[in-house]
Amino acid sequence: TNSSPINLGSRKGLSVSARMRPAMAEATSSLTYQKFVHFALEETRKHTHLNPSALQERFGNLSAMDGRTQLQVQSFESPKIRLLRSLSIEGSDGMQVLDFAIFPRAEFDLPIFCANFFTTSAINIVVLDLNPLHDVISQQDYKKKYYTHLIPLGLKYGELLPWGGRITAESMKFFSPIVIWTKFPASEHKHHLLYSAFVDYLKSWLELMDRASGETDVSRIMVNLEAQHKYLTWRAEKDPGHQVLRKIVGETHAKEIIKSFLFSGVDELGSRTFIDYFPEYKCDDGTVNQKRSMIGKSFESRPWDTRGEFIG
Ligand code: BLA
Repeated sequence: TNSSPINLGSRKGLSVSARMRPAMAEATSSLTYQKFVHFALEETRKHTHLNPSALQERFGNLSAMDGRTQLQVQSFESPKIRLLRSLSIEGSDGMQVLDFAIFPRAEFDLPIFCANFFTTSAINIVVLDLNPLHDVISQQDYKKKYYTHLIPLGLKYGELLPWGGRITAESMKFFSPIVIWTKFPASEHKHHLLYSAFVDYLKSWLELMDRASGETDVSRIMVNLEAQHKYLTWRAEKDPGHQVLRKIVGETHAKEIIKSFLFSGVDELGSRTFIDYFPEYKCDDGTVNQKRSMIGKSFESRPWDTRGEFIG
């Protein structure tokens, strides 16, 4: 079926010679992320009823300045999901982007499902994770609740899709022990491997969702709310995709997509500012430092050991 992890050796309809065709860019540009989105919606619908989000009407008809780049958005909500949203981009030059996330409602301390893939004919940049809502290093019970049973899954894909090297150090706080952070040259094999990882990570998240029961303690709901707002604030300000988005739709639309679609809730779920959460970015004149990172890039190799303990 669509949902079973695919056979990594060969695929229906593609002969060995097709896979080995020298025109790699041509061969790989057909490897879009549409199948990922399609699977995600079908699979999620097996677990919950997805209602279209009000954002769909506002962002459903995005168009690129060059008139050729294709943008597609999807957005839904459900009793446990505040927002499931997806932006995929297909450039005329073979660029493919997927930014797919699921944000739980504040009653749930569920992780945030996060799939970010940026692909050109030369390189793939990949983050796939169940981003922890709360700190998995200092809060061992949170880690046990959501990640300990998934460590073997993380190890499996961590080997197949090896650590992508030094990374913005601040990002690490938003990643879990099972994060897949990887970079690789365009490859059909890796594309299918990534699909398989996406399938397994999404299924794992959906199982966590099934089991989750809503918090009724108002103070704990507030803690979840603030954690999600901090996450949104980080990404709305520092996500590496902004530049690319600006080039495709222009500055004004890019800002709107980021604030009101991709990281919708950043203006509504809380009132603290980026500087409140991340004071180290404050310039002398009070503005936000435009650098992505104050610490710089670090973590040359995977900073979690095989038991999921942080060793960075
Ligand atoms: C690169 N994207 C990256 C990198 C990370 C992420 C870690 C490596 C560079 C770095 O160390 O910062 C992704 N960072 C994340 C995610 C979180 C985080 C998911 O902190 C979550 C907390 N990427 C996209 C989209 C585009 C995109 C939608 O998700 C384009 C529209 C582009 N990502 C993109 C590009 C790079 C990149 C072009 C390489 C350029 C760069 O490093 O600035």
